[in-house]
Amino acid sequence: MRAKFITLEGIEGSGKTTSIKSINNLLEQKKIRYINTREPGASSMGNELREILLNPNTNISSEVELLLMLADRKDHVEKTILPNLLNDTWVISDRFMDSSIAYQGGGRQLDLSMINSLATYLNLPTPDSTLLFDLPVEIALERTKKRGKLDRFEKEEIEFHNRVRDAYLELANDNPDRIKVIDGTQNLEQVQAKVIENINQLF
Ligand code: T5A
Repeated sequence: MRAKFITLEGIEGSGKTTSIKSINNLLEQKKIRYINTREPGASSMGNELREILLNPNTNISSEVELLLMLADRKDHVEKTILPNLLNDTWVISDRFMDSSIAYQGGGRQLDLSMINSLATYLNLPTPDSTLLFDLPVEIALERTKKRGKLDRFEKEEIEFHNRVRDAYLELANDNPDRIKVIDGTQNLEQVQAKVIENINQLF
């Protein structure tokens, strides 16, 4: 079986990172090679971009923000995603292109056709499967607040996060075969059971 490219998406505190362990356990049971990766910040350059992008003191336009996310992504695809897939290793990425559509398109209200044209120009791979963790913004932000210091995106007003959530749900509606919505309000065990059910469908 060809190695799969799986992405996890959702608003802040939606439970993406928590679910990676369950996917890893399943792949290990099945003796499948995998790597976990993330955006922004998969490479050393990506980490520097991540510092800039998440720092609440960074003052950049929405266009510059988009271009930095895309620079990070292209480097991620070239150095990590494609080499691993070609080497028969599954790639589990915490965020990918859908994040730019949801955050820079939905949240920042940049023109979607411009974002999609840039993505097409960069010739990015399409994930085999995307899990979208969905829950009301208020619940998700409550979880992130418990962690303490908020980053540049977490500090955005509630309307921004609601636009991001709506853009994600629209993406899921437009791509029902690829994007599976997981109800993030459920308890951890229920969420993880849904994650496993969805990943199992890839075999
Ligand atoms: N961004 C990124 C863009 O704007 N455009 C882009 O193109 C890209 C790629 C990245 C930021 O960059 C933006 C989006 C982001 O704002 P990040 O630090 O990587 O920043 O942020 P997130 O990916 O949002 O990571 P988070 O850790 O905030 O969210 P997760 O991973 O979804 O949430 P998780 O799993 O860490 O859970 C949060 C807390 O909730 C608890 C967990 O234990 C944890 O404490 N929790 C639950 N509690 C109760 N019930 C459940 N079901 C729970 N699931 C998790």
